Amino acid sequence: MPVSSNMQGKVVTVTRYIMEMERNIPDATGDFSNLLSEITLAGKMIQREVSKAGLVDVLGKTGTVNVQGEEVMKLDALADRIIYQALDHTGLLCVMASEEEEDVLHIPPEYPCGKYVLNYDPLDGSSNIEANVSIGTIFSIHRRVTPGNGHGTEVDCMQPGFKQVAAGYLVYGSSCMLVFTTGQGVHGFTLDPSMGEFLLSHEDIRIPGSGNIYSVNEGNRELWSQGTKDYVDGLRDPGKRNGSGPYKSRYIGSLVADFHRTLLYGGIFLYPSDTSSPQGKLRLLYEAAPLAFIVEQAGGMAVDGTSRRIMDILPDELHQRTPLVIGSRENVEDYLKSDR
Ligand code: AHM
Ligand code: MG
Repeated sequence: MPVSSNMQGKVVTVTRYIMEMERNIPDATGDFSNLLSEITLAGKMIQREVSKAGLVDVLGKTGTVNVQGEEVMKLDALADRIIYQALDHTGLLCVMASEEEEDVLHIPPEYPCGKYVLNYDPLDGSSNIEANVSIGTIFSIHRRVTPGNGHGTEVDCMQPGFKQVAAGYLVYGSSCMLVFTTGQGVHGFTLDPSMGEFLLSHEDIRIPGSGNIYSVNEGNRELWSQGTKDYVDGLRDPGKRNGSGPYKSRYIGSLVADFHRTLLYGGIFLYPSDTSSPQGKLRLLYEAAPLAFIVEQAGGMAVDGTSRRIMDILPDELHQRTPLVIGSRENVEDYLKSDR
């Protein structure tokens, strides 16, 4: 039962929601609530920087190239630092991994280590920053698997999606939203800037069983397999959807924003493999796996272009990529039925 069913008519902050949720878990220590609270604080700080991006000199490139070979924007670097510094001293984490850093991020020696692990993409969709298009932060939390209570290692970060204990994202858009799951449904909170609090706005989000929107970078079409071309061409057929017209095409180029729309409106998002990127573009540990956990909790599906669940992939590299097909159950099943 949703936590807030006994909170009718009350304003529910994310902190209160998390505390109520944890009360349902026997032997909970409060560590997990604290971890999520610290992540929301980091999200608020990033939102503050993003919202003044046009006002201060934070736009532009730092001149360095990250481990993916992409130019690092100043805001990416800032968001990366904000998250690390919001969490490094809490005693809740034993290790972190970020899209922006080649190696895992250790907890500074002066601080204690904890039992959780955080993988994150600090500012996803950063190529959109200068055009004022929505961008986001994605995070994935696991329990540590290495023994002891010292520093964690890459082994702790490289766990399969089905082992996640929580996952979520923040979208910095027309409003700032936090959406997360701890395996008890998917819940959305909107930042009230006047209070500086995330308030429950979307409880128990369910993705529509099917949708009429597809989302894919069609600029890559000539690089796709014939099957993917045929599938996407089929969506444009006016006779589709029992003759009610072709699917709508929407592609922002910010995964968080494209995913958030897919979650709320239904449909399908694809970043398939192609001849120049056989593993696709998106990263498993801090992009695909957390969104897969969320979509499954909301009643949808996420696969790697074959029938393999994203959640089942055993990672073998920290920054490994995976093709991603994610969205409403019926749409993903149609994709899998097509002759790819
Ligand atoms: P980023 O993490 O460096 O911002 O890259 C990931 C982004 C996703 O947000 C988005 O879905 C994808 O790259 C867009 O790629 P493309 O420009 O190839 O369509
Ligand atoms: Mg990203």
